[in-house]
Amino acid sequence: MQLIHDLHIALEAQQFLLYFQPIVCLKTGKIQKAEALIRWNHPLHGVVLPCEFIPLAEETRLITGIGEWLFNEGCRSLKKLQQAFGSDFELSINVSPVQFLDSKSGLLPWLEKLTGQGLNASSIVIEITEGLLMTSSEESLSTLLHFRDAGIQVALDDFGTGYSSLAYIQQYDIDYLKIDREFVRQIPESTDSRVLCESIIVMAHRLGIKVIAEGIETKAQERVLTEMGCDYAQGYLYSKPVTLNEFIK
Ligand code: G
Ligand code: G
Ligand code: NA
Repeated sequence: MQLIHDLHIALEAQQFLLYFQPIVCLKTGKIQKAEALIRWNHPLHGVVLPCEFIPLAEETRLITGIGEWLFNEGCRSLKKLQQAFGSDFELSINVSPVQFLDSKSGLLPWLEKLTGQGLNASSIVIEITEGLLMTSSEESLSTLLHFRDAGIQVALDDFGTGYSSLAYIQQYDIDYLKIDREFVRQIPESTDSRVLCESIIVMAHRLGIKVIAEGIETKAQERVLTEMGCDYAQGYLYSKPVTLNEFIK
């Protein structure tokens, strides 16, 4: 397939870009974190979104090299973000379950690089999905624990759409739960969505986990989630994903 062929040369041809979406603290209204989101600037098709090429990168294991690029670029960007927003600024990086399968050549070297970069491990948050915790091999889970031991934080992405096993959340000592935007979308109209969000927030807080609501688009959603005690929010209400320069401006 042509796209797979193109993907093989994309790294070397420097066609990947990182975009950043702010994550806002609902108590202070301040931007305290960002999520790094990869884009592929394809020479013919223009900007290709991750939902189109990440699955291909996973199948071909090109995700390992892309992940390495992402981490280096993320660290470089995080230093600039901390200069602009303060040294407690955190960057979230998405990590696919496939990267955990190849961790010796992929993820584990990240930990050494981090200390070389002069960055605090705790200012990096890796976003994983429930699938990793449910189906994974011993190797994947031991890599996750290595990350935790090094001080890197862990966020569970798209919470509520998968199996959402509470046992796993406790077992792996997650720092953040991200409520999937599907639940946020129907707030404030849907009682069911409100009950779900509120229950997730209460449960997470009892377990010592902070909550990030995804896909906040309206002031009404922000108000309802703030009243529920939600800690952080991300969504078009604040900003769509933008380049590093736009973000800092
Ligand atoms: O950025 P949107 O821009 O379309 O991102 C869609 C999804 O793609 C996100 O929910 C995220 O899970 C995934 N994604 C974005 N960037 C990355 C990345 O750098 N690595 C991996 N593995 N997934 C990513
Ligand atoms: O699930 P993940 O965090 O990895 O999702 C990031 C994706 O969500 C990106 O594709 C981003 O463009 C999209 N996104 C971010 N904020 C909003 C929003 O407020 N509304 C909608 N519909 N999509 C959003
Ligand atoms: Na994510």
